[in-house]
Amino acid sequence: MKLIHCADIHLGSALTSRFGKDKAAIRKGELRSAFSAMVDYARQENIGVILLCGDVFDSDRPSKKDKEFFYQVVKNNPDIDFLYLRGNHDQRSAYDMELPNLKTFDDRWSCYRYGDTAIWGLELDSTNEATLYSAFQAEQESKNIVMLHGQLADSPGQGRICPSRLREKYIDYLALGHIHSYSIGSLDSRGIWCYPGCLEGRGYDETGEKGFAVIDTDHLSAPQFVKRSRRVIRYLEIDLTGCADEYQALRHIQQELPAACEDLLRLELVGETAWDASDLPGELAPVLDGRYFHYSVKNRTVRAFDLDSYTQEISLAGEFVRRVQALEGVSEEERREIIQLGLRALDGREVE
Ligand SMILES: [Mn+2]
Repeated sequence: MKLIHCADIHLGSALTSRFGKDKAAIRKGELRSAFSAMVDYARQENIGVILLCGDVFDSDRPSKKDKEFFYQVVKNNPDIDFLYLRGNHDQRSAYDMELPNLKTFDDRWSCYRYGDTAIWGLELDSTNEATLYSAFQAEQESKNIVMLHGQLADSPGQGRICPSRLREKYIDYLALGHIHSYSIGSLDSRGIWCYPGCLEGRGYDETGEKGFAVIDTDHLSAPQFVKRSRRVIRYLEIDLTGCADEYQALRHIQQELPAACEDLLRLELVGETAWDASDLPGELAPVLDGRYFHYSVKNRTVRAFDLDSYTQEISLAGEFVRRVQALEGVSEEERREIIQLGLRALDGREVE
């Protein structure tokens, strides 16, 4: 039997702060269509069970549009079971309609069985985070899939899942949600854990290919990552060290840029320049505008500097450099980093 494992769809994410109103509306629609496209995939591949491992909605009070859309998809696909375990974003009131193929969970372990496969799930909260491990009892003979939403971590805490305490419990596949990138690892000699990631990247911290996992109960240790996002948020770092002036830098950047496409681009400019690179993002606008669905430029270049000239300078920068030079217990590398950050700040530029 094959199943789809997905999570973190975040239907109804505002997205306006990042993309502006018009493009945010497009992306919101694309979040919905990513969900229905995944269900189309399930139908085409005769997959009868979809695991939704939390954060299907971005908030406890999803908009009517998103909620209705979700229910319409579930209702119109009666041959697919949707096992919906809520995450930290959709904890309360995410669903209020009962449908025969919408299977839900609560704060205690529940189990849905399909032949020899048992699918377990529990929604984490402060009352069960300490006891959930000892309360979990699966049968050795079953194929055991466990759904949880949270962060894998060795130490306990809110929203955390301790993998070491789930070992030797006959778990074959730990279906997780919460981390927005596909990742996979071993749980013990029998089982693995997997985060499928989100269906679409929503912001510039969600770069790379997105999609969902397809698992086959005959090979639970080998899920398949199906990349299906409408758009990819690409990350590109360009080092401008060695570009003698702004003109050379602009040419270098243009050579490195991906061809025009419908994706999103996060461009980070790095390296040391002997010239003032603070105008670069503005200079790039004519090149980048309209080339991608959306883009963001982060200028992390640093100005090459000659320490000796600063130490002689009678200015705030000079005084700052002299003080850092006088610091004790700081390595040469750290000293240089402190000075660069300080000079950036004095220059009125962005400091991370
Ligand atoms: Mn989450």
